Amino acid sequence: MERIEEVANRLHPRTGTKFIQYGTAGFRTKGSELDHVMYRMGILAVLRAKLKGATIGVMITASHNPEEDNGIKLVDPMGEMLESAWEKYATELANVNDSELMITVKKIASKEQIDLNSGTSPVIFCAYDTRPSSIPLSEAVRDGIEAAGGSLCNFGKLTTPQLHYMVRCKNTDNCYGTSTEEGYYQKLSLAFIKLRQIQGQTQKYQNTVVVDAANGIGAEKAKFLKTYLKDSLNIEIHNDGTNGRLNYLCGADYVKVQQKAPNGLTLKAGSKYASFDGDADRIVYYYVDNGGTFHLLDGDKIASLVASYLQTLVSESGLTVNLGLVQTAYANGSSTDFITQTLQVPVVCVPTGVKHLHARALQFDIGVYFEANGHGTVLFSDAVTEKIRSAASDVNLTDKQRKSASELCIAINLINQTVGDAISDMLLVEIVLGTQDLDIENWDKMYTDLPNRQLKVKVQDRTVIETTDAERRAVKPAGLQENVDNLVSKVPNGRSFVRPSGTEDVVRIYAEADTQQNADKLAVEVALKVYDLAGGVGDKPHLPL
Ligand code: 16G
Ligand code: ZN
Repeated sequence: MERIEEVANRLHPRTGTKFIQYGTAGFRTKGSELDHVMYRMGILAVLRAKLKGATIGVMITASHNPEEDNGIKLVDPMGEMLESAWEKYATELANVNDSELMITVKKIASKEQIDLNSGTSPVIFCAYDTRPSSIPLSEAVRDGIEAAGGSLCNFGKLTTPQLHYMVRCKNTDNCYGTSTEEGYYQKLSLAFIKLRQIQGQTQKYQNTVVVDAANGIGAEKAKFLKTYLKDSLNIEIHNDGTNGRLNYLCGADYVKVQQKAPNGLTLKAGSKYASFDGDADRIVYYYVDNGGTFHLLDGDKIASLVASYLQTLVSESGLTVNLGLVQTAYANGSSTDFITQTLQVPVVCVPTGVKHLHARALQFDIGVYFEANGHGTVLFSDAVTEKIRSAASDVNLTDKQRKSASELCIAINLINQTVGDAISDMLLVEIVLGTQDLDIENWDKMYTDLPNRQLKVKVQDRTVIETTDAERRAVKPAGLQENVDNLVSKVPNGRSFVRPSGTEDVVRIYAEADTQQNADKLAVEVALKVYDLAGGVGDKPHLPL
């Protein structure tokens, strides 16, 4: 501990004065501005590990951001995101002067009653994505961990969800799985192959998926996975980083926002495509029809597919289970109608950001959560997991009931319950499509998305926008919401909301309507109101887009 300031001064000084905040997905900015932040997060991870008496994770990634950016997030003992109360410690520690480092560490320790001299040397799991800045930044994390008396277990390159998985395995004595990369592939592939074996004959379903890996870490990891899956799934990997820049004109975020195919893929009718993001915690699917029109199947469609599968298995097994689904305001209105009315699964809406969805999903026995952008997973409570396990071997149940319960048991092992995982989600989607014998066009027909548009407006200060009701209504600046309501009321099936971004210095606008033209028009009109009432800067929003 006494070395903290000395090492900071010598190797990882805070050179600028720029304020940085631990936001929805940790710290994220230019890689060149993060050295001191990394060092300090190494220290904070040790404090957190001492408090919890557990292994803590540190993931170095900037997800779907450009290659020159980087970022860091801490992973809590069960593989969840860092508890919100600690985000403010992270922000405070990242921004103090070097001379105040030790006093800030002591302040956090005293508030949380952490014994800095306990003599224990907690283990911190660290991994990073493929960015050139990741390795040097991981060395700064290592120095922070060691200066604070912890020891580093460096996994090198992993996807974000793989690191979350490792942390959970470690802290559950490997009950959740083995905390190695091989353990991860073994667990997922075993479950996948078993589910494939019990699936009936298929006619429409095809077991090939073409993957755009965003030139990121998902490419390398999906290649490893392939060797475990044998011929149960044929994964064709493109944008694998050998010939393109990370996230540049490709990846899940690009495809979702642009609503078009990534560079590096030529779409053919009859094939099924998926895009990961740079750290492989998001996935979206898509295809082109015979007429050449592009169709996107985003997080909402994945959530609907997964919920329908789980709902069927639960009801076939005769169990009473509280199954629910969590979305954000970005969920397409058609998906919410389909899930609540057709599937009869309750839906709740929470603010943007994985931690909000995850926390709410924990309140269900089985909680499915997905953001429209393709980040999501399913959580099973311990009690329901136990109930399903015992149903699978309950002689008082019918064969059919037992069979459905054991299928659910295997599905639980296919799902990465720590956080959204593009690889695990892809395997789950492929199992559901196989089980229901669907091709991608038929899956797409579950419901028809309302046309929608997302825009962003640069403003002087995005915090002038304040929202309520899971970000669906703006309470500040005065008059903005009334204007939005008025514009929405003029458009059939209109819906729109505005919110300050948690990751970029902009205000985001979402609009949906009966036609693309109306959705575009509504989005631009709302964006103009934001521009006028919230201090817009630069070009005014305008049509055509
Ligand atoms: C981050 C969040 C994601 C959210 C997005 C919103 C995590 C791991 N990621 O990427 O869930 O959808 O931010 O970005 O929490 P925005 O606030 O800029 O719209
Ligand atoms: Zn990501």
